[in-house]
Amino acid sequence: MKIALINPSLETKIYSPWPPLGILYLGTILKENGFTVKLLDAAAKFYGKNEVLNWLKHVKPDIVGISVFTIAFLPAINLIKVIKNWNPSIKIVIGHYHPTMEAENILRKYGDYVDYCVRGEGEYTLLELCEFLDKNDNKLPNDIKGLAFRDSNKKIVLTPEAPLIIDLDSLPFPDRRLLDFEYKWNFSGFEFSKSKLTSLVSSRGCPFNCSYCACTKFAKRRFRPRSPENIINEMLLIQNHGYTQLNFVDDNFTLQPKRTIEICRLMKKEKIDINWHTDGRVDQTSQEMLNLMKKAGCKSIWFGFESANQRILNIYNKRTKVSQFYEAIRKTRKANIELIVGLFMLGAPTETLDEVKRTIEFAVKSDIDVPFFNVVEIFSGTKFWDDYNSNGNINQYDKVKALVGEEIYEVERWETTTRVMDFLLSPEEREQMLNEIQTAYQTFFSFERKMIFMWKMLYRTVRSRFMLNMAYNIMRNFKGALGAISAFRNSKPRGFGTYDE
Ligand code: B12
Ligand code: SF4
Repeated sequence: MKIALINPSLETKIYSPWPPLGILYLGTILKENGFTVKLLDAAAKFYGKNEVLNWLKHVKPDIVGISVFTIAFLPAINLIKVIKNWNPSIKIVIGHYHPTMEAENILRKYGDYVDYCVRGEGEYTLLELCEFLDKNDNKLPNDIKGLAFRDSNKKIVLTPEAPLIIDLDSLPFPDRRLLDFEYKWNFSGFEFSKSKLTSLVSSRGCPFNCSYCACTKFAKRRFRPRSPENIINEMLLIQNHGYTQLNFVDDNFTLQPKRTIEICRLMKKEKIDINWHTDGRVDQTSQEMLNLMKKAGCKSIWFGFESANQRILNIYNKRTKVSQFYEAIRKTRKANIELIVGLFMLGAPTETLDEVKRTIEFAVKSDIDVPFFNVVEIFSGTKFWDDYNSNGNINQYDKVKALVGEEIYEVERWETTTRVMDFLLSPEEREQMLNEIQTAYQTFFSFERKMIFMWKMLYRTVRSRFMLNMAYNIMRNFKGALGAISAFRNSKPRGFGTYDE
């Protein structure tokens, strides 16, 4: 039996490809159990639905599995329709966050196209389903946990939830050779580094309960670490395969400083020579941990600051303090970690224009290198989504417009994401807010800031091989780099979901 696994294209022009670890884990476990598997990262290759179909015609699979997080849902549905029209006997299985949260809605509306939704982590549920389909023609997989499908009367069946995978060390390492794509550190098509990039997940889950985050529901706030030895063995393998750049994509990599310290110690002991990057929380910044992270090859930390207003942080239930921001930056600088990236969210529930300005001002004045500003959106699986649906501000079945590629679709609200400002602000207030937000990057890269930034960058660059390497790539293709930087500077933080006319 042949299974094709696809990371679908988001049909956006600006996209920096990252290795899709989810389908890599699934492909590896299926392969180890005797199935023939083919993987396609259509997002990285910018493949539209017709190119994916051509690939499938060549692969000729019996089952197609598609990874669908919320903003990929509508492009994925378009793709699935094309596949089913071509060959209705192919079984379509979808998994990831959106099918986990919205299985019933998906099967109600698209049950003629989607055969199975996998809810939660996919490794064992997908394996059992493939084994079942291999042996049975007309039976229903009622005994497989974590599934949703329709029976012969089109009645939707949800099997009991599958348990979380606790012993992550028992999973095989994802076989990255299943994907024929070389990932690099890239923005808008420009490669800031030529070295081979991959990602690794050293733990799953996070005990926090931020109102905008869907991980809390997906992973049930249960932090499940892999053992440091197991992580190091995977890193050694990665190193043997020629990777020199790595993103840790944990929900919360630095949650347990002792664990992080131990991982870093082992990296040093095993002489792992990989540049790596991770997200961070400002309240998890022990100096000892940061120093060791630097020594072990950490080149950038992406801090989730979100907002410079305590009131807004409380609304997010972030459990951090604005005063911790300065400490986190200071300690990271002291540890000499090269790049500090600031992640911000603008347009929170009840957030005022002044509060938005204050966050942008914090970004400008702080000693971070690069900011990413996002407009706050809510989607199913988050506390915000549940709250605003239950208090009547929105209804998951509202008809909304969504942009997919170049086309506008009318869909139900649960099929996409919704900007908070679209339902909490009046059109005039929203206009004002968007005007402020849309110039956030220009404000950050203002002339005055640019001067300070250039000096600091120059100083840091000459002291770091990693930064020199990046500078070398920029010099080699100066025009390309300028284009990417200018696209970045001029980009407007926006939502992905509902279309704003
Ligand atoms: C790396 C990452 C990215 C990367 C690359 C995304 C990618 N395609 O891989 C980048 C930086 C591009 C990214 C961007 C965004 N991301 Co992101 N990202 C992640 C992150 C940190 C890791 C993903 C990962 O590799 N996980 C490890 C693997 C093993 O787990 P997994 O992917 O969940 O896969 C498992 C299951 O989901 C399931 N499964 C997955 N696919 C399939 C397919 C089938 C057929 C089956 C059966 C099962 C299945 O089985 C897998 C194994 O157990 C996750 C958080 C997290 N830790 O998961 C957020 C996450 C996926 N991102 C999220 C979001 C919101 C975004 C953004 C929209 C944020 C924003 N506003 O800008 C953007 C999208 C922008 C864009 N244009 O892409 C949300 C998605 C929530 C949702 N409901 O969709 C997450 C979950 C973060 C969160 N906690 O809220 N992201
Ligand atoms: S946003 Fe980060 S800290 Fe908050 S619950 Fe999600 S993963 Fe945890």
